[in-house]
Amino acid sequence: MKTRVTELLGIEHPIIQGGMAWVAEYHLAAAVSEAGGLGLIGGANAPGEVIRDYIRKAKERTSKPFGVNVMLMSPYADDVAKVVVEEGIKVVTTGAGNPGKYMDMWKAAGIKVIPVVASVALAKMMEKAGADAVVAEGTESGGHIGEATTMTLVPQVVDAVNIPVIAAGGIADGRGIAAAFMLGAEAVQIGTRFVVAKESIVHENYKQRIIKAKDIDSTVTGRSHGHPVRCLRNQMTREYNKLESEGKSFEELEYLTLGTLRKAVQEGDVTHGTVMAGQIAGMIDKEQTCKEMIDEMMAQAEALLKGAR
Ligand code: TUI
Repeated sequence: MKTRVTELLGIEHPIIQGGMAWVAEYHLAAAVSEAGGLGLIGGANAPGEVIRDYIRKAKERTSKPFGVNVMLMSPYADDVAKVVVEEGIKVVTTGAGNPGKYMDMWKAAGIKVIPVVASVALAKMMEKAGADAVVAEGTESGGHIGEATTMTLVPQVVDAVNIPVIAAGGIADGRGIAAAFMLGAEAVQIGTRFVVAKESIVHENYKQRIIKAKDIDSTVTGRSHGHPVRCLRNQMTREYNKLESEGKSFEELEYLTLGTLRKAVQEGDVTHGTVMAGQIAGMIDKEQTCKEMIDEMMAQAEALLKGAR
């Protein structure tokens, strides 16, 4: 399936991997790129030198293009923004903020810049600032989210900008990809399904929580403080939501959750840790290689879209 996004990025399939904090390291990024999608290393809250090392390790594993996601709330965002230029990275996605201040530096280095947005306003601003495409990310997504759903956000962003739009949030099979294309998207970003990939270094307990999740197991913490984060319900989210409803400050709650994503991803503490995942977790039922996932999703999407034309 050729689209403006596959052409822009030089990839075979219109699938990019979410730049998930702690999850999207070099094994996963290289595996997604090797399978014909665009793999991404998640900058998360990591220092620039850690990301430099990940980039070099990914380059040893694939000669295909891969990108880096710069998480803009990170204290190291300035650092990571420079490292991607120094390491000759060709594609950058950004999350959790406005990447405007890095745009000139990245464009001058020939980097394709793809901000992740959760609103039409930011999509338009990013197009004006020189973005090459945008990811329109619906509230079904895991992690830090906006308010609009994928079904409502994607067509509105498609109507508002001329650059290609990549749909994200709630997509984990060929039906979701076909639906996103019907809404006008030219590629999709997939996160949660890749968390359970064989090449993903996430703790087995985390993978099993996603594989066993039901449709209603998703919840959002931090809404009242303007920092909504979607994850799977557990003891941590119950405590967080209780304290949030009692009016505890954002700072106190941040203290409670500090480091809890790492605790779940690396140590497998899915009781006290934060198990970030999208609402589509309920549909994900097995571990597969990235190639198996991508081939299966593309075959299903292509068959559906052929019938729809
Ligand atoms: O960034 C994401 N998803 C993320 S980042 C992350 S790391 C984290 N961990 C704990 C707490 C908070 C973050 C986990 N998941 N997705 C992209 C995304 N960006 N979703 C929503 C937005 C967004 C929201 C507001 C982008 C811009 C924005 O405002 C921009 C402005 O005008 O400043």
